[in-house]
Amino acid sequence: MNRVLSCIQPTGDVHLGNFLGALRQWVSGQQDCDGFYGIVDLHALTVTERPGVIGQATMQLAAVLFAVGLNPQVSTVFVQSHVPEHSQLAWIMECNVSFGELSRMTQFKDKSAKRDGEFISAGLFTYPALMAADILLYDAHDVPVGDDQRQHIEITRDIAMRFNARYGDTFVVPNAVMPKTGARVMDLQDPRSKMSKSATTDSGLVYLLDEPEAILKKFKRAVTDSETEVRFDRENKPGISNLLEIHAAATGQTPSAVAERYSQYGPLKADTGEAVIELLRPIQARYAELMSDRGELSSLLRLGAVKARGVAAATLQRAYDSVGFLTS
Ligand code: ATP
Ligand code: LTN
Repeated sequence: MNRVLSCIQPTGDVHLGNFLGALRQWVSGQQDCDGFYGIVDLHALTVTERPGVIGQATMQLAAVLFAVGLNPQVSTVFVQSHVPEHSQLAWIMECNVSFGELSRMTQFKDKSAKRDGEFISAGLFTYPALMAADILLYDAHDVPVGDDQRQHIEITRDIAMRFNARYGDTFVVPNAVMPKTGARVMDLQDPRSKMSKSATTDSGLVYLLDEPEAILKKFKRAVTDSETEVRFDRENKPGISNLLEIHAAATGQTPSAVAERYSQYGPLKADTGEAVIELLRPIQARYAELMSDRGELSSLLRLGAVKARGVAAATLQRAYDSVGFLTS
């Protein structure tokens, strides 16, 4: 069966971009693959300095993952720091990626620029090596992610191919998989930037757990343009195109088909808000239920870690053998 792996960081609250770009694909594909889904808390440490924050965020994110529909009987949901092989393989990855390659990563450039004057950890720079370890440990063929992760998957492929060429065939070279609609959800207030947990203001982000009234308000205030025509054109009409794409992703249509039904911006904004509210309603109800039993959530994560370690330990050993470390 096709092995699938993807991960999400416990940094800030999950938003519509995370859901439409990544989580929804994880859920819809889970029956037809052997899926591993990680909450990557070690990655969150690259930008989190306060103690205690990551653990709390990890628990909430686990509840979100099960609330959106990941089924613990079918999929393996685990926490990265519970599987020490991630850190172990990351070192080997660091030794198989160059300073130049890491310097070209746009996520590092963006995130370090945003932290101007603040502490910029070496971990933020070597992040792609840990991410490559996350993926290669599971022999994943497919990695369902949003469009912003394209470059990270590309560097993972390069590292895998380089390692295989140097030390012999060891790793599966993975492919990025992206949804037809919703691969790049934009900020409602700044439709030329992606909706991101690390945005400076909240008003352009729709959180999965936002109240219906808040969601509607955010859509009604979405930035559009000074024209009046409803048309899907990402380049020239980013605000309207983002609304059309969100509407389409929420209702299973294409953006152009949605565009044909509207001649005014107001109704498009309101209906998109309503469609998102309906999409999120059952998720919000399940989230509340799951968070009321944290013991159960912890035990599901323990189970996930055991399954993940089984696979990860075998791959790490294979990599050690390929390198030819002296056996202990
Ligand atoms: P940050 O801004 O802190 O990097 P993030 O919002 O990008 O956070 P991640 O945990 O890094 O969230 O990403 C989890 C998944 O969500 C990834 O697969 C990523 O590609 C996807 N994703 C994130 N933002 C969007 C977006 N705006 N549209 C579509 N997919 C997205
Ligand atoms: N870099 C990703 C999160 C991430 C990931 C992964 C995604 C870490 N490890 C492995 C897919 C596979 C992000 O910032 N969204």
